[in-house]
Amino acid sequence: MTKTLNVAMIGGGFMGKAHAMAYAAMPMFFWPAPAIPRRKTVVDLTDAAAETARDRFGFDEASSDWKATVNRADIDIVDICTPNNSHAEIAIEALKAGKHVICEKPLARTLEESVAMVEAARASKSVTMVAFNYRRTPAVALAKKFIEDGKIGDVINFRGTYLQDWSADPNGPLSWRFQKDIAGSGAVGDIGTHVVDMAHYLVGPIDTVQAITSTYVKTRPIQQGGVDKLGASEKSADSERAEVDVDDEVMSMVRFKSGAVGSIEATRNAWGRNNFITLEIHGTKGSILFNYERRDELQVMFADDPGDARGFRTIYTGPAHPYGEGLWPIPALGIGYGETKIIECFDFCKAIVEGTQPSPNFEEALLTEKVADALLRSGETHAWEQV
Ligand code: SOE
Repeated sequence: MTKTLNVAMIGGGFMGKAHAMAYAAMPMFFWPAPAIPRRKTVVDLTDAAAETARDRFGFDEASSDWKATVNRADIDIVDICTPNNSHAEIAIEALKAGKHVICEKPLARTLEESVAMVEAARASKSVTMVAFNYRRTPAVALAKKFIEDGKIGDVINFRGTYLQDWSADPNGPLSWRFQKDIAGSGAVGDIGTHVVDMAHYLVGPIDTVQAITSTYVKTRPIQQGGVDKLGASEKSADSERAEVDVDDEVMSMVRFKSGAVGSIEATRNAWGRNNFITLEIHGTKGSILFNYERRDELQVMFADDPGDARGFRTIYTGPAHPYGEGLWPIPALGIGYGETKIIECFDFCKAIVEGTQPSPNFEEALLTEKVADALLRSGETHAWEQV
């Protein structure tokens, strides 16, 4: 019989929605499923919020006491979908209680917190994972396969960007994402780390960085409601304002341990860009392009193609590609954000059942946090910084 894994999800917001959907849908896509994740209990800040999350996301139970919940004997997985300032405390408690832990990105606010989480993971027998979902887009996994198969030779250059515009309006509210004591950093930790994660996945470890960090909107209206609407709600030019103490943008040059070079940019202030993640990778024998706004597609150019057929071609991911056996029966039916979360859930449950560590686990995600820390340091020193 397929194993059941009881999930305690902490946090019933945007990420809670994505993870709850993935728990329900994963066995519908990947069958036989490695395990059936059971939505056992959901935790939110108040009993009322937790009850709403239970009704909405299909959990059996609800609670506002995360500590008691993660220590329950019948819980197998603790899923952390809270803002960054509680990741370390919850993860460490859950690991001490012997639970498997999946944590939303970034791993934590600071390098110190991240190291403490990794030490707790090392001291446990638990499986850990950090929810960097974009590497699980089938087209990105296909890029990885082509690189591993040597299709573009040795990688010499990686260009990665993540551009959004939800914080471009100066009258968007001062949500937790603009407060260093809650978020740790701004664009660097929130979205830059996604690009760093994909750079590590596709090319290997980053060694040194040089960055410019900028904060364009220095004050924002104090947020009235508790809900994080990513700047879309409560816009107000008249409300009392408070300081933004995180970065809006990072532009950087990077060097990989392999000798490859690259650039990484991330901003939430690029009007007209929504979730514009682009990767361009050049190798000694070809190139690969990916644009998340066309995420069914991977563009590839292989230098050894016949001269009269040379150029980029577009591959639509489908059953022949990574994770294709579980997804949709023909290419181009549409891969979305949801599918990346379902795949993430599949890989996490599979690792638990097989007793392996998925990627990126806490240990691997620490390297991403080290790069984020080096980017922030370089933003201050204007010098090349070692990771
Ligand atoms: C806001 O920038 C955000 O919600 C990020 O926090 C997520 O990681 C990204 O997937 C979508 O945008």
